[in-house]
Amino acid sequence: MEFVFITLFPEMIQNACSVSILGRAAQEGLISVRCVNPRDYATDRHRSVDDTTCGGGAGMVLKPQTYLAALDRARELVPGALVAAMTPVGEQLQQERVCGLAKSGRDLIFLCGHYEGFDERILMEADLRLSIGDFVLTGGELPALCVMDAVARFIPGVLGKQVSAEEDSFHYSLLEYPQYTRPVEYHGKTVPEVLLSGDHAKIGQWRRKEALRATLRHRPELLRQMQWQKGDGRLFLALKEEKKENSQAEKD
Ligand code: 4GS
Repeated sequence: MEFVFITLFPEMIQNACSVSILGRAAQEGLISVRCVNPRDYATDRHRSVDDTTCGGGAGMVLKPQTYLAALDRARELVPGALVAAMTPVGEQLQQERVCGLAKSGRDLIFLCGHYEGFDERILMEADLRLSIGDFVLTGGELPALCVMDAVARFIPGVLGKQVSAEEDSFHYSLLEYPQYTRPVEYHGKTVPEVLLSGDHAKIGQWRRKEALRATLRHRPELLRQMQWQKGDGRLFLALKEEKKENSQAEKD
């Protein structure tokens, strides 16, 4: 799958994609990452990419000419790619969308602003507007990298075992159960005994119960879309009992 970033700071992208899993994926040709810099398409003496905002007021706006010339170039590089503009005004990214983007098999072009907003006519050229959350960053590069990273995990061969991409948190709308490795005791805190028992049925039940507990505690709204499994009802009842016992113990 090919990714093209339209960015004034290509180093940010190239650095992030040169290490770890993405670095290896790029080296093995599983993904290709390229950048087009709108600055290269500026025609004035100062090579400016922004201008004052129409209607007055502080702040600058990214000019349409340079970004859209860069977009034309990007479309030449990856014909048929989906164009995603990174903006806090966009749809908030969820794993379902990530999965959809990966399954579509289409290459991706990311429009990344920096410091300031896009002229609306740049946004009109995008197929979708994506946000990674309700907060304001200095640029769209980090959000675009987040999208690419999340999508790339689904490309066969990028992760060690292909099952892992779909097994993670959110795929089934539950948070992950707690994990432990050795040592069995660390500064007085111990690994739950069941995990050392070798009883795989019991371990499976414990993990499911702890995933439900974590989700109930930290992200209860996710439970509305969870996929129920046999035995979940009993686990919920057990969690409820434990909660009752704990609050009773507090009162005592
Ligand atoms: C986000 C975000 C963002 C907004 C870019 C201000 C520079 C900045 N983009 N998800 N101008 N959150 N963009 O904060 O996508």
